[in-house]
Amino acid sequence: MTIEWETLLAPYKQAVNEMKIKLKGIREQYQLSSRHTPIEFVTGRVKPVSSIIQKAERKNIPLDKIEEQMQDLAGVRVMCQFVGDIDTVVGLIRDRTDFEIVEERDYIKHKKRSGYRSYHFVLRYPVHMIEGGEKRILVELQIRTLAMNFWATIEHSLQYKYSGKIPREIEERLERAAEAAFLLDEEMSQIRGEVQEAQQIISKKRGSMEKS
Ligand code: 0O2
Repeated sequence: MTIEWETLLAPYKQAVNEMKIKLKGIREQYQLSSRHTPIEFVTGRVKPVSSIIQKAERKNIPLDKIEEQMQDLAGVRVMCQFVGDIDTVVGLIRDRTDFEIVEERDYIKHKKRSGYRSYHFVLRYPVHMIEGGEKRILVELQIRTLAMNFWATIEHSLQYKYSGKIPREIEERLERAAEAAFLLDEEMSQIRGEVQEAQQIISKKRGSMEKS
C-alpha cells in the first residue's frame, strides 16, 4: 500500500498550526489583562513519517487505520510554570466549543511507571477543507509543567538512544530525577505567590521602560 504522506498529513499540519495560534491567543489575553498566564509556551509537531511507521509496527496498527487508531499524528504541547496552572488550562480546554474532547488521561494523578507525568487530551478537531465540509481529525494535547517537560525530554532522548531498552542503572537515576522534578514542582507551588509578585514587578518595569 502506497501512502501519499504529504496529502494525508496536511490537515494534521493545519490543525497543529491552528491550535498553536489559539493557545498563544489565550496567553496573550492573560498578558494583556496583567494576570498571571497559566501558559508559559506552546509547541507542536506533526509526527514524522518514520515515527508513524515505527509506532504502527510496534502497536500492530494497519497503515490504512492510522488516522483512527494513532491519536498523536498531530501533537500540541502546553508548558506551564506551576502544577496549579495545569488545572486552569484543563478548565479552559473543557470550556471550548471549537473542538470535541474524546479522551482525557491524567498522568499527573496516575504517573506512568517510567516516572512520566503530564495531562493528556485527545481532541476531535475540525479542519475546513477546500472541497467543502470539514475533516474531523484527532489531535493529542499534552499539558505539563516546565519540570515535567525537562524530565520527559531527557527521558525521551535516552529512550531513543537505547531503542527503548534503557539500562537498569540509568532507569533508576531517571526514577530519582522524576522524584526530584516532582519535589521541584511542589516547592515552586509553595512559593507561587512570591514568584508571581516578582514576575508582575518585572513585567510592569519592562512596560514602563518601553513607554519611556
Ligand atoms: P513522540 O516522539 O513524543 O511523538 P504509547 O505511545 O504507547 O506510550 P499511547 O497510548 O499512544 O502510548 O498514548 P500516551 O501514552 O497517552 O501518549 C503518547 C505520548 O505521550 C508519547 O508519544 C510521548 O510524547 C508521551 N509519553 C507517554 N509516555 C511517556 C514516557 O514514559 N516518557 C516520555 N518521555 N514521554 C511519554 P510518542 O509516541 O512516544 O512519540
